[in-house]
Amino acid sequence: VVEARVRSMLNEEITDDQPSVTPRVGIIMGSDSDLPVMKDAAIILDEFDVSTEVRIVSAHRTPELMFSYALSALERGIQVIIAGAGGAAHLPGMIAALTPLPVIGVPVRASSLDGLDSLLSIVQMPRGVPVATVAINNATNAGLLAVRMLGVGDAALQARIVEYQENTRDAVLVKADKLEK
Ligand code: RP5
Repeated sequence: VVEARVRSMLNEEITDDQPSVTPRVGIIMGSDSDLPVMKDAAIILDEFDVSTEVRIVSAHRTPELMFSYALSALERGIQVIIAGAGGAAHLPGMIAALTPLPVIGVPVRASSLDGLDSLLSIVQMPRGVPVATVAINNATNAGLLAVRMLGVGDAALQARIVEYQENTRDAVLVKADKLEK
């Protein structure tokens, strides 16, 4: 159900270039096969009421689209870009090379190398071109990191992050309490 919702978001973005709310976070991925992982970023950002757009942008198969996406993101009002890719995962690094916006990379486990190929392709950026890389397949953390970045200049959003942290802590304490009994 959740995946269907994200897929419909994706289709809306492809067919409608004039979303009613300006997206603050761009969620892009190299292939629609990344969607089962990358949907988690959209879901957590939705929980924080952060507007997003979801797009397929491939560094290798649609290089012109990758350039135009990265070069237009800032002026379109995007504040953070989350980029997921698998295998020879060049998308996050290339996007970071083309925009001054913060880029968060999600290594997608997509090949026979168990995601290590994706992780190393994304994390081993040269000095001067940073990509904040999260764990393999952990698009939720990419979304949460984007919320934290936005929270620096948005007190209301930051307060919700604190609340999220408190809830996370309480959930662990409840489980620990149950174990003790
Ligand atoms: C990468 O190649 C994509 O990000 C995806 O993770 C991987 C495989 O893509 P498909 O062959 O499934 O389209 O560019």
